[in-house]
Amino acid sequence: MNESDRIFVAGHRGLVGGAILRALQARGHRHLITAGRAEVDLRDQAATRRFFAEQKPELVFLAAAKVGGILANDSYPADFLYDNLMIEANVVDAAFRSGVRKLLLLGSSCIYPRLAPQPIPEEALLTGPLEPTNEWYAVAKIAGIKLCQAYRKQHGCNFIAGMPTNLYGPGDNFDLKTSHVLPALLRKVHEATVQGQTTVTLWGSGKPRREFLYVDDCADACLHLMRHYDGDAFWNIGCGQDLTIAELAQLCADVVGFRGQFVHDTSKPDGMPKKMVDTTRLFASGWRPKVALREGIERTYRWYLAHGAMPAAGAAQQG
Ligand code: GFB
Repeated sequence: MNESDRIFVAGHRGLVGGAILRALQARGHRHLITAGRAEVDLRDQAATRRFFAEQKPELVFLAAAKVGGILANDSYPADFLYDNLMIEANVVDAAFRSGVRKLLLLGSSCIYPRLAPQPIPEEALLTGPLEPTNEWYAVAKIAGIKLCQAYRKQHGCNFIAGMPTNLYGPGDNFDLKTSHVLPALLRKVHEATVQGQTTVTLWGSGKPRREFLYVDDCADACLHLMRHYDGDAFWNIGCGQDLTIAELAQLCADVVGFRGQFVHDTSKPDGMPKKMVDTTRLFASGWRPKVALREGIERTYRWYLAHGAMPAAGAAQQG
């Protein structure tokens, strides 16, 4: 990867795509190509082919995807399956046709079986039934991995795939119906604190275990893979530490300063009981995450306060 390469970041307005763009800019890459949905809808094959033929990217980070938390996945199965299949098929094929030198497709740790061994090795793919709340998204992401491998096998394309664990950070979605757990909990404890409430509701039992990677660390890992990895097998991207949702809630409460109690809404799903990826391959290649969970939550909370969090009482008069 050279500073003069023409690099397309697909999905630059999303959490991961935005972080990849920041990382490339910080490292001096000058020819960065981006496009919002109004300019090119990646679900549209003709528009996607035209875009690649005109822009002629040499490298592609495929971070465009329909994403969301456990409830969004469960509520919009058609969107999660159709949108993601179309985006992946159109971008991978257009990259092949236009002669892209290398492509990195971003997947998700939800590709693995619900009861996969922990931490989950890459070899666990397709060894058991998927978690029902996110099987639609998982099937689309598994198809994305297979597209990269198929275009490599049939056409010799250098298309690789990385499977990040649960991500969070600045630019995350804080909408309570569609977000992932970490931004949802930050928002809930923030609003409870501002409004003087003494309880916050957690979905599910609080017992599931999750691993959380700060999004700028994920972007750094993506650049590392783009620079150093050319293989057929996809690699997990994680930090190697997990905690329960109840522990995460307490950590968010500590960061925000919420002193109340958590109550559980067990009508909401738990999802996978445990989800931590095995990062042996990635770590053996010399990469390590830099941002510890508490520090990452503090940074994310500061971003949220600056981007639309409910103001503290009296804050409107202070400016
Ligand atoms: O982050 P999350 O939505 O997704 O939920 P998954 C993780 C856990 O947090 C679940 C619990 O056990 C939720 O029930 N939880 C507690 C909450 N309170 C809340 C809350 O207020 N909001 C949310 N969203 N969760 C997703 C997949 O699974 O992970 C996606 O559905 C994707 O496809 C993503 O793979 C990384 O970790 O369960």
